Amino acid sequence: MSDNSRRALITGITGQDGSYLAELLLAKGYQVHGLIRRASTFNTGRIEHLYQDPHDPDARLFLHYGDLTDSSRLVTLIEKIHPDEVYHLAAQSHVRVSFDEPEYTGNTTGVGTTRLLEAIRMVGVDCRFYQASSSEMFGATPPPQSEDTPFYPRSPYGAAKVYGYWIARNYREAHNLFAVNGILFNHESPRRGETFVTRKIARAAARIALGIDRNVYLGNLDAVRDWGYAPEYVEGMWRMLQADEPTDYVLATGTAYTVRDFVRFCFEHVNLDWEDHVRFDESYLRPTEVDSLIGDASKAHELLDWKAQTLPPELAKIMTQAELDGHAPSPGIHPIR
Ligand code: NAP
Ligand code: F7E
Repeated sequence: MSDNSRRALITGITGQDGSYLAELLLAKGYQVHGLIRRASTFNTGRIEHLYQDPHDPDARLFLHYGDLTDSSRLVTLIEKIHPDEVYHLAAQSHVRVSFDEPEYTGNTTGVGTTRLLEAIRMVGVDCRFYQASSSEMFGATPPPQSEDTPFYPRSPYGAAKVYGYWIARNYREAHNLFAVNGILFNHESPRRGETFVTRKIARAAARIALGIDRNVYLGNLDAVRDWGYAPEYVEGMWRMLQADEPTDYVLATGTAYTVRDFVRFCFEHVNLDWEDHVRFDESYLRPTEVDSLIGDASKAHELLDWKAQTLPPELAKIMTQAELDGHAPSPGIHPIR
């Protein structure tokens, strides 16, 4: 273990973004520390390929048990790791689930951010902090959405992220912390959780083409989203923490496609007519929907030289092909898909 390497702490390292970010930081020579939850089954599938035996003198990836609801543990870990950069990605991140578990979502996705920021302040460590803010904060405010667009969240998740956004800004202004909000529009990959719509569609198209399933049940096909490719977005997170000054940035592709369009792209990739296989199930509707998210990422382009490269038609192909190739992690059983 090189004592000179920069130390990063990633909360949510077992998630989609955490796994890509860990890869990126390890490739850049960082010593990477990840917060993981104790579970009775393994939840480290997305980072298995990065695992290193901590006894290995060259190991640069270290995993620590912890939870966003456990303040004293967060203090202990900040004290022990003394990170140079903290990427706070952990959250209950599913919008539909947040309507079923609003209090838990507020406790983890919202107040969890305060617990981590307060741990940093109490220990007095000099580090840079990335807050995983979300386009869901814009909610009902019409597109295009940029850093100056007013928030109007439409779910307990969106409301919790607005709280996280403002608490990160407050620590920047009140305590002089280098804290940055990355306001990221939807970004996807073969590692996306199985219950988010793009992965659900890509997986269904592949399984139907392979003769495993016949149909897929979906909710609102009219929602417009701005879907990008997750590996490109974690590069943007890193660039935000390398900037001279802390400020907030939108990352997005600037494109607008409906869920129906994404369905069509995935089914076209396997030469099937989606209308023969897509069924409606109202249980996937949300009590309040976000109709249209289309981001304006010109600030990130100008200040960070960041620009999304992979656009939704190509993304749909990448994800569907990964399912066909069996490269994507296997799904579990979920009450909400
Ligand atoms: P994800 O795949 O759902 O990963 C969430 C991570 O948070 C997982 O590692 C999960 O651990 C961890 N976690 C959840 N609750 C926790 C708790 N109480 N204590 C400790 N860890 C906990 O999410 P993602 O797509 O990678 O997104 C990363 C972050 O960006 C999230 O904050 C999300 O809300 C935000 N975001 C995502 C998008 C997007 O399009 N992907 C867009 C904007 C913002 P387990 O593996 O144990 O469940
Ligand atoms: O839904 C519609 C659904 O769950 C997208 C999270 O990463 O991005 C994500 O939140 C759209 C919605 O993502 C189904 O109603 C139709 O309009 O894939 P999703 P999301 O809600 O946009 C933001 C930026 C985040 O920050 C979040 O953490 O698709 N939809 N039918 C469906 N959605 C799901 N999940 N399942 C369906 O069957």
